[in-house]
Amino acid sequence: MLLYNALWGLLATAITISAAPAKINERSPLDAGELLPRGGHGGHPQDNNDPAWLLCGVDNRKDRSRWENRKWRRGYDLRSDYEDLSQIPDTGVVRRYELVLSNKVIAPDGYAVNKMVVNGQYPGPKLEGCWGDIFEITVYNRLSNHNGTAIHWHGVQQLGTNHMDGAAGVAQCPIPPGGKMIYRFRANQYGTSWYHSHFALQYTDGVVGPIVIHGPTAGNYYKEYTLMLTDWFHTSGFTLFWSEVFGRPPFPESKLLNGKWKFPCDSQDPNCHPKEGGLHTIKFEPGKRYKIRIVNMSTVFMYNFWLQGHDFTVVQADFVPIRPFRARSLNIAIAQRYDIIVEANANTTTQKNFWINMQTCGTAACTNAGTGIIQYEDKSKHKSKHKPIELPPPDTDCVNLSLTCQDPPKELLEPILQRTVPPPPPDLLKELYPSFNSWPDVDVPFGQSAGHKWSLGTDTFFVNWSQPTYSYLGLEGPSSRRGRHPRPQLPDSYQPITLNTPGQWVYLVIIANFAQAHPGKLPIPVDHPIHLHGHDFVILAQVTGAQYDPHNPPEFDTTNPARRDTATLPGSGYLVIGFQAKNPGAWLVHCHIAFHSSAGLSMQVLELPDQIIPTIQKNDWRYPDRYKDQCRAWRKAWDKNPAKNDTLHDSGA
Ligand SMILES: *[C@@H]1O[C@H](CO)[C@@H](O)[C@H](O)[C@H]1NC(C)=O
Ligand SMILES: *[C@@H]1O[C@H](CO)[C@@H](O)[C@H](O)[C@H]1NC(C)=O
Ligand SMILES: *[C@@H]1O[C@H](CO)[C@@H](O)[C@H](O)[C@H]1NC(C)=O
Ligand SMILES: *[C@@H]1O[C@H](CO)[C@@H](O)[C@H](O)[C@H]1NC(C)=O
Ligand SMILES: *[C@@H]1O[C@H](CO)[C@@H](O)[C@H](O)[C@H]1NC(C)=O
Ligand SMILES: *[C@@H]1O[C@H](CO)[C@@H](O)[C@H](O)[C@H]1NC(C)=O
Ligand SMILES: [Cu+2]
Repeated sequence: MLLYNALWGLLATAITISAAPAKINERSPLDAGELLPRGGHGGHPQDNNDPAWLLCGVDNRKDRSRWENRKWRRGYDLRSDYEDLSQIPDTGVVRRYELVLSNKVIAPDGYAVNKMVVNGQYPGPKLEGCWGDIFEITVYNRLSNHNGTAIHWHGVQQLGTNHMDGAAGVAQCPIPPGGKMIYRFRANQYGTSWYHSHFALQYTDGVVGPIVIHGPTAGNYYKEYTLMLTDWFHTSGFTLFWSEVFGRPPFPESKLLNGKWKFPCDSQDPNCHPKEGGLHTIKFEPGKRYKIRIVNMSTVFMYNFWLQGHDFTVVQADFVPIRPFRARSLNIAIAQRYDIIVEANANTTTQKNFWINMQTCGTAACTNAGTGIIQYEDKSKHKSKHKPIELPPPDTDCVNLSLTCQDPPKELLEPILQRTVPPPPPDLLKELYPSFNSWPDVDVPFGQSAGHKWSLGTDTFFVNWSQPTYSYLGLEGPSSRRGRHPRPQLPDSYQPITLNTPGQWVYLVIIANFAQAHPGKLPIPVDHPIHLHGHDFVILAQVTGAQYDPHNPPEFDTTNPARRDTATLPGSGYLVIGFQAKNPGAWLVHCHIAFHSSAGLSMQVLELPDQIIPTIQKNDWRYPDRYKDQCRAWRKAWDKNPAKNDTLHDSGA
């Protein structure tokens, strides 16, 4: 097990970023004042079915960087400060959605498995709205096996609405079996994201779907597509959890692009349904530009993404618009998103179809990476609907791509809305050490324990679903009487980082390759995609192949550094992130490899704890009662769960 992990770490870190051809990863030649690539977008003015127009009343097809609607008193653009609620469009629109979670046998790749679906489908339906809208989503828990649930809206900052963050055991009790919960929040940001269950390993089993919030874009385009990439397991995540704890991290059997692929299964196998599954196909008209929103919804695997015969321009990382840069391929860590613009300019002399490629990062060759297809539309030919799509020829062009497992160099992710960060004083740099901890006997030296859990701070993370952080903060129980908000007394396993000073900058140094100091903890040099709820953090340093030395810290990038909600911690180095304490709440910070997070690689930030409950009472005065009702119903349901001891081994997050 350890050997496997160590090898995995080496594999993941030995690859260098340098192999890219020269024209790749260069910034587009744009002036500071000019964020748009030149050239027409190719729209048809007579039939405007552009989603920005249809949904938001914004016609920006000539200049996608603008965001204007005649009904608004002012216009908005890429420089509007989306972290200031007075600077975002006041649309007055509420987007209502209903999500019903249930169990179902599905075969997205042609292999039937018992999974969890949203509104009967996998992935779940797209939640779509406009910058400034309110999203109101009613989640119905119709799952079997006593499962509770909670849905997290990944990357949404939840300014003033921490209680809508969907973190079970932190900001809410799970939605009990048969129950429902209404989530309501303002989309202060725009771009691409996803929603997923934050209850144990439910998202691995299928409780996921895309979120699209329309807003301005740093580049023109004709149409847009959303691509969701994920690894896919033929066993339930709840079962696989134990192979993480007592063995090696489970290996996915398959991968999916927008919920589809063809798994090469044995036709004798009763679960094999070769007629199901397939290759997701998108259409290009020659000469047009397309915006593609890419989301990585994986559980463990990192894939590289590239398009046969095309390079592209990256315009947004997570919910942060960036100065456009050219790229040939991207490694997208779990939970990260990129919006890219692709010009349909491939050489179609010998082929009309091109592969959309997904390949496990760190692998050198480019075999079997094709996961979906770009099909050039040929308007001249009579189309036959039933003609199967012709597979593109193998992609020979990919041998020289740098299929690294790391994020693009942070210098390339230059936010358009600028922020300058105060340099971290040494005493504010809080060090965190992701490691294996002995388990189940936490006190024996590491080599002597039967299994392991993970930790990020001192202890393995564990929150009791029946006793969330909010209960300790006084949202229920005798201490919730008006005017009495005692200091939180959270159990150690809740791993709080408390930030009491409004406006204070906080800096986390997350170190993967530390020297082992504690006999019960083992450093494991693997990459972890680190996600913080409630914020876009800045990346002050992201270092591969070096030890962190607090007495001789690296040069921190403080002038408009890269900003996003998920960044890769390199297994051979460390990551330094910073954020400002200004959004009261209990916010998780965790690894987004779902097995790691379920095995304890998580902490929580208690940001301005004195303001958390008052902020909820002010913004949503009915919530405290709903919280109490839901916790009561959950505890009652949980008591009846015969598997409750078993499932309590999940960290809760
Ligand atoms: C949730 O459901 C899964 C599979 O359907 C089951 O294995 C697991 O024990 C359940 N978990 C809880 C916490 O009830
Ligand atoms: C998705 O994230 C996982 C884990 O970070 C990574 O292994 C994979 O390469 C990513 N997928 C893509 C297409 O970049
Ligand atoms: C397109 O490909 C064909 C066949 O390989 C080649 O002859 C032609 O020169 C290419 N055209 C361009 C513009 O590169
Ligand atoms: C890959 O790189 C090598 C060395 O630079 C070069 O000779 C070769 O032509 C390249 N292959 C492709 C397909 O670009
Ligand atoms: C979780 O909280 C409930 C209700 O407060 C309590 O009865 C139970 O013992 C706790 N479980 C654990 C494992 O701490
Ligand atoms: C669950 O754990 C509790 C306390 O550890 C124990 O008393 C109880 O017998 C266990 N129940 C089952 C069904 O294993
Ligand atoms: Cu991890």
